[in-house]
Amino acid sequence: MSTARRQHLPQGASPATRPDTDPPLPERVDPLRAVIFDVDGTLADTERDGHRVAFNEAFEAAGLHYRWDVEEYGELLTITGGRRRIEHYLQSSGHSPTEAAALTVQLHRDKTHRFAALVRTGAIQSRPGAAELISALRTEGVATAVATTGTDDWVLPLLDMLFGLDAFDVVVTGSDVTDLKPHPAVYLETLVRLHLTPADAVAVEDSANGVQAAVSAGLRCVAVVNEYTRDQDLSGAVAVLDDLARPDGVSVLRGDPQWAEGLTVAALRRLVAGGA
Ligand code: XBP
Ligand code: MG
Repeated sequence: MSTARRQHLPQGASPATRPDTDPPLPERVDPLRAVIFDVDGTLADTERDGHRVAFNEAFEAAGLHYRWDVEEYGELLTITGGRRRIEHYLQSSGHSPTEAAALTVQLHRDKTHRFAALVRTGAIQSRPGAAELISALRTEGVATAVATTGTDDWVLPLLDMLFGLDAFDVVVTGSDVTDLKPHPAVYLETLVRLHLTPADAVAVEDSANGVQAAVSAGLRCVAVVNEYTRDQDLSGAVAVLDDLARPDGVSVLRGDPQWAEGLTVAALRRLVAGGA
């Protein structure tokens, strides 16, 4: 069960360092209190050469002839949650609901184990600019959180490998909620654990399901697309970019041209303050 790394305290307010005789801290004036990141496709390109490979290895290990090629997997990605994705596929491949349910548990457990092993080899890299943005946000006292559909057995090792788990105040995964994206549950739980309202934060997503989940939770959402999500309906996002950040700037596929600077603390702060 992924738990809050630590509840986010207002800037400088930490029980360990502030005797209660000090005057109360001035209320933070920073409108940007938190940024909530999706994982798959947003913080890291995990799907085509990661999850898809692990699913196929699990099929092979179970003696099943199924193999998801790049194109077919892109279509299956519209079903969030690896367990639900497998079960849907097995039933559409002729397995009875009972047989599909039993096979799914075995296959998804094995797939998760295989993907976590792949993560530990260092084969999965973060997207350009992700680590720098997270570090810059934390330096400015902005809380950072994760809200993902993925299973915590691989999410936590991946976040630790790429950023260090201390880079996040809160991590909520598909293991923590019943309803998966596009349901807003994972974002609502993240806001609860951050003790924040949707107006205080921005979500960063890559897919239609993810944008819909964030917007349904009342959050403003910026989309950073990838090869699987570029053509999806991301109309709920305030802007659609082709990457988080790049030295020469990013392409603004939709939204205020100011986003060409990429996802910077200043750009995200402008958004929450009612700007771009
Ligand atoms: C993407 C998903 C996940 C992954 C596979 O999650 O839908 O299901 O594809 O991971 P997000 P699991 O974009 O919300 O991070 O097999 O662990 O579900
Ligand atoms: Mg995603």
